[in-house]
Amino acid sequence: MEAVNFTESQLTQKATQIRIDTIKSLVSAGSGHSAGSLGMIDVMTALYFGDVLTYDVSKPLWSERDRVVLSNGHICPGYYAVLAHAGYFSPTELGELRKLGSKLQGHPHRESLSGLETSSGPLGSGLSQSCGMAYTALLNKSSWNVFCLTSDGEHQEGNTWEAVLFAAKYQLGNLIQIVDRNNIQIDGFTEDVMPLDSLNEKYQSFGWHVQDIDGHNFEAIIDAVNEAKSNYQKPSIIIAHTIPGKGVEFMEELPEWHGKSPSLGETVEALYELRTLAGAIESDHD
Ligand SMILES: Cc1ncc(C[n+]2csc(CCOP(=O)(O)OP(=O)(O)O)c2C)c(N)n1
Ligand SMILES: [Mg+2]
Repeated sequence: MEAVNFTESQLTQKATQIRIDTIKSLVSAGSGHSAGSLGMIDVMTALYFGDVLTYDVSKPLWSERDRVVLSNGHICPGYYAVLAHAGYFSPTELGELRKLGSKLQGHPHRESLSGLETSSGPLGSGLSQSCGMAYTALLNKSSWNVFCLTSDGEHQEGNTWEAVLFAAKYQLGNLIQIVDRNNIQIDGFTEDVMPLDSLNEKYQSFGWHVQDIDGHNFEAIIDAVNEAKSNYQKPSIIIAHTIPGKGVEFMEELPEWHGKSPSLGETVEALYELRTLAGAIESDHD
């Protein structure tokens, strides 16, 4: 496809519009996962609009596309909004989130929506699925990459670590995992529920190429992906330190927003904050 290469300020503006649409879809659904969705929107915006991902919305099954696996499927409200802005469907359809029969299921359903590579929701399986895809690409000498988005909560599950071993053994240099290191999960803070300590040290000892980044800094995200792409010998992990609920102050850093949608009053407050930011970015361009 023609390269989508936004400037940093355009990426910020795009991510803000995507956050606005995510909030609107969550309130219309009346349920859903707000914190992780908002937290990973900068990473996902950088992937789709920062000229790092190879994709063509007019050919969603194009054999040379990069594969994106959303392992932590519950953050799909944010991902759906990114896919809509990328052109897979119209943003006006985002109001169908979680409606009966909708293609925007509460957890992603691959056969309902083009742009999705896998169905997800049961946590801890996406990295294994991504290993299978990446290994297939290596065997076929294909040049596409697999981008696997995971969460820190998923690193408390054994299946994730089986995949970590597999990827190192088979030198899956075409596998790029981006983990949402937001320090929260369904029942509280990760370090209280089941400490993960340093994912960086763990992954290094498992033979992966590891980078820690600020998951809200577009330059850092894009540089990290490009570095991961140029590393052919090892699987890569980018540990994206994010703020759950990013962009909506009353949601930020609070585990209680893991699986909750905003009320009408909270939506007004959230949209005011995001639209103020969008307006400020707009006037920067004038
Ligand atoms: C195998 C499995 N066990 C439990 C759940 C229920 N569950 C949904 S989200 C979640 C929390 C996972 O932590 P994380 O992905 O870090 O959450 P976030 O950062 O998005 O709040 C849990 C336990 C699930 N979806 N799948
Ligand atoms: Mg988390």
